[in-house]
Amino acid sequence: MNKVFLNLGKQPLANSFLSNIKKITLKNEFFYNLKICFNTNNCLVSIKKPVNPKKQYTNKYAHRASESKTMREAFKNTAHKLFKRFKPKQIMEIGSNDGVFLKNFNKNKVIAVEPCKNLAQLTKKMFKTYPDFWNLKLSKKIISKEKKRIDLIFSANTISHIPNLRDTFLGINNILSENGVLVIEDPSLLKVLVNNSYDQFYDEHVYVFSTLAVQKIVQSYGLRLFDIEEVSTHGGSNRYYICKTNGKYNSTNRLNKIIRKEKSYGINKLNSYKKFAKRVIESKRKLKNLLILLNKKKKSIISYGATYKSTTVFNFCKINSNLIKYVTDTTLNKQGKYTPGTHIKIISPEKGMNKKVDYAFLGAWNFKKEIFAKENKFLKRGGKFITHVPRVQVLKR
Ligand code: JHZ
Repeated sequence: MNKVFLNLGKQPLANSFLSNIKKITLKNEFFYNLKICFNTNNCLVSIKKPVNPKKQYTNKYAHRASESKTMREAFKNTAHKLFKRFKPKQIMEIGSNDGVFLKNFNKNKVIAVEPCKNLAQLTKKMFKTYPDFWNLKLSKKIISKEKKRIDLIFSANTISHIPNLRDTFLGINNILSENGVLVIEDPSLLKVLVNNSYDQFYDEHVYVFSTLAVQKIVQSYGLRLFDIEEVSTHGGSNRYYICKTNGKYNSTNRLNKIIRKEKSYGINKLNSYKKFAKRVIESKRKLKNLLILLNKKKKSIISYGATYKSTTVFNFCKINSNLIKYVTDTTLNKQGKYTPGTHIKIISPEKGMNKKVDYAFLGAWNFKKEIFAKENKFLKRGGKFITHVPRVQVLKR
């Protein structure tokens, strides 16, 4: 049974950066209700009413996974590690974005699946790309065209985006070779609860998975979770290793350890989510108060990284250009646009990180290390970052 535990209010699509705010009024911008619920049967945490994926994954999709050095390196290391461990002959990625993972393999061995046409266009130049949504039907089409099964399916930050898990996993089971492996990487629910990072909830994150939920779900579709790794990407993610029910892989000790850890935190109890919701409301109050106070002191405050996560924060906390002057972001197709729902201008860091800035809210808090290294000059001259993860605070050097 699904129980709502958190209401993050009316939200725009996290990816709907606006080119012209004069043409768009709040009346005709698309908003939906972001309510988060917990399923007491299978422990799945999900958005109560997900948005139609056709509205989200269009040819204007903004996120480029290659934008950060941290992610380029993480995908490269993962690719090498998986190749060494499983020695796959055929590799497929579901949600290949700009090809940041697949480009680390021999291009004749890889197949990309990417529904955003602008991104699929990019990877088509590098390797075979299916510009489609992943589902059972597509798995059949690929089998009949390629005349082969897949030994390694990889999918980072994508399975959690697909509302229909049944169709997703049936399609995966269909195309996976007998001893093939599915590796999926998504933000860890335990980390979200511990770090109070409620901004991991936005329209695209239909689910935030726990290990317990993944274990339960995949077994309904002829698959078995046999291993897991906790990884640091995106503020703490899990990398799940899944095979067919009768696949050759034994369950690892680290899998059992993480499931014990989740249970001892209470990830299977509704009460843990109710407590989390209270902390989220407190975080909103503190962040808003801090920004109001600093503005009263005539401090110049900007935001660093036009992330999807910060769409949730700004809209939930009602933070607009009265509190934050502008947002900086390295992604070319976000620059010159405005943040969804709150209409704060996005500019390049070269322009934005100037001497007048006193405080920068870390929209991309998950890249804190990389950003601190890059913005050494700002920190040296007394500039400060603000974060809300794991609690609202001002970070010094
Ligand atoms: P980043 C996206 O979420 C969307 P977002 C998606 N749904 C998902 O699941 C996660 O990624 C994985 C910029 N930046 O990766 C680049 C700088 O400006 O945290 C990006 O626009 N300067 C697929 O948007 C943004 O910040 C920098 O130095 O929450 C980071 O976005 C760095 C490091 C980044 O994901």
